[in-house]
Amino acid sequence: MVATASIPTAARKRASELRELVEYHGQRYYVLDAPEITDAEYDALFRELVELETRYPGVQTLDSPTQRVGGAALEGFSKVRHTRPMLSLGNAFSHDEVAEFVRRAERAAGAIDAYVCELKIDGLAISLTYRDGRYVRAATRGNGVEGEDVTANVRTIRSVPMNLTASGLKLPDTFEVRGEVYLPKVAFAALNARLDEAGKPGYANPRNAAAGAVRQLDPTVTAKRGLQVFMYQLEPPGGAHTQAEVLDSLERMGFRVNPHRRVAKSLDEVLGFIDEWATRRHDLDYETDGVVIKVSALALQAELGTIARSPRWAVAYKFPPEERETVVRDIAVYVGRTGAVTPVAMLDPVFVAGSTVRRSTLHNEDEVARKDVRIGDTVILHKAGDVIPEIVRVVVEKRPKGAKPWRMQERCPACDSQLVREEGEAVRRCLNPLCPAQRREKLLHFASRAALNIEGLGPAVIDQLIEHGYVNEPGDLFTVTKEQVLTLDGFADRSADKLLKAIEARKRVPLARFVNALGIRHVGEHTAESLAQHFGSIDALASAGEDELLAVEGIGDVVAQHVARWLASDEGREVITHLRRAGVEPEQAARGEGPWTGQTWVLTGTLDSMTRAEAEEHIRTLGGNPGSSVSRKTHAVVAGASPGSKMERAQRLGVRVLDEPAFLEALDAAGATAR
Ligand code: 3BD
Repeated sequence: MVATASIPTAARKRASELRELVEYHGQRYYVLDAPEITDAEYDALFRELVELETRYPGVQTLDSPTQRVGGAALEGFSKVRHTRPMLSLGNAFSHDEVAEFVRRAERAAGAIDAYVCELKIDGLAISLTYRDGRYVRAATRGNGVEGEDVTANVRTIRSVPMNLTASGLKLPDTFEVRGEVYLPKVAFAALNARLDEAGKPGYANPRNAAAGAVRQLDPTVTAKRGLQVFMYQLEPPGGAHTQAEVLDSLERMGFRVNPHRRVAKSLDEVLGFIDEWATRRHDLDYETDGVVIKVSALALQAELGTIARSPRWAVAYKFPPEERETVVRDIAVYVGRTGAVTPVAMLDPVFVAGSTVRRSTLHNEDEVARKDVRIGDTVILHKAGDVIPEIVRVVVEKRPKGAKPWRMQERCPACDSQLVREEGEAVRRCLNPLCPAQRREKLLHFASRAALNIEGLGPAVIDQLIEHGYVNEPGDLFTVTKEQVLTLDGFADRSADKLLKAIEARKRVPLARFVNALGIRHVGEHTAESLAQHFGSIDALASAGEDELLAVEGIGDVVAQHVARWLASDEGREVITHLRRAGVEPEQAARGEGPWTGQTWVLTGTLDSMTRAEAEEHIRTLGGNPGSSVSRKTHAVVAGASPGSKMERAQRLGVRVLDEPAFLEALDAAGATAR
């Protein structure tokens, strides 16, 4: 065990005192939002504790507040069976359905004198276990019966008490506290801003972001995400006889409990709480998607019981999705990389479900016709999945006189060529390969992260290169001169050199990247990879006909036809020839000749530091084989954020699971070169 002999008694005593002080003041700050000492004083105590623990590692305990920064990374999460299942909640979507819930409960249990209304936090349910007053385990809800052990990650949440022995309360030997982990709106926005900056996709909503943070294999990552908790259940409930008392007890024990709760004596009071929070909820710094209504008396709860894992004594009222009226000022038409033309409603700015919306895609002309959206119309806007702005319907009564049904242009707004709607397609396309709008989108795609990934070559620079007439098609990017770059806004000697160097560096790229960059319709990262694998060189691919393309694994009629047509077209031939002439030499990733030869590596979840395609590229470069399914023969599984069932399967089969840092280390050790 620990070498206690060498630790002076004074040090051990002071460490224990400091742990208590830091924990107490941390609780004042993180749970009660009522600090008694300044941040500087808190920091001083914390630092003193860190110093003591560094000097005498033996004094450190697992429940020390210093452990909240996150310990060693895990290989995966183990399963935890809940002692009692974590229940589900029935939903109510209207006042009527809430009334129905109350009627049923009272029919079964007689008069009910009190209900507790709690805000329904949009996070994820967790269960915390304490033994002898100390935090010993945290588990996700999972399927209600079995969840995942997230003890190390939840330890990093400052408002989760680690040690309740100083509270002076009489506590059962073992007890469980359940509640909701969530990510405050600001932490969510900050995380997405960081991801965006790194060119990674953000989370669709705070709930997913919270789930991602809780399921990080590396607790130090979790620690930085800013998770919070609200607890609402205690088992056994100690001296409490009602849900209202449970919440009060939890608070006294030092848990964070949502202050916005009410004991309602009647249906009217329940509905009053619901109506009040339908608007007030937007002022909170976290998302709530409804109100949970619970019969307060625990004895009545027991009497009402559960059916099909849902208690008959509780219901979740869900707020209706927020809808706002605004006016369609114009319907603009965007031309994409493949010539597809998309109508977009330009709106009077309107604040809906947490952000200002100025535009909303209408997808295609059929959609516009189906909703009959006209310029000048007042429309109802909402956010699909609380995220993507969408026009729900037109308020026809408010339609201005003389507003005409919207008609899609016959001609491309960028190049005036005839738009064509192909059989079985919902979109019209501009088929002019020289269309400036398409050309711009193609160049943007070419330089983008998933394609050639040319650093510093974003929309602002590309637009200028086009405007000045320096660049027309991808090959031109490689012949841009320093004199030309120096004429662009925001460039000086050093930055111009840097951009040119970044472009030059991408003359040698893996074939799959090159193929993806070409922007052929229906060819994304995955298909590009298959084509690169099959043909091995750009020349072999360039001369392939439809039949040969059909022979490629995973490529069907439609794709084969499109690729063959593009390769044989003037545009395709010229783009490739110009790129070759400019010195671009895509290379087949060396295969079967590296430290990972013969090894199959399977990826699951998303990585923070690279895309899936990039990770696969690294694996191939080292001679490995990126696989798609896990078997006993799989060498290792790399689990990123939100890993899927592949990780579970790997654990079952005893296949090694690596988290992102471990994967990066393995790449490094195998000699992968960062690009
Ligand atoms: C909240 C069940 C009961 C103890 C069962 C009545 C369904 C997620 O703020 N009370 C709350 C909240 C959630 C709850 C209960 N009280 N169950 C509650 C809850 N204030 N969100 N939930 N849950 C938690 C769930 N989660 C995932 C999949 C299916 N169901």
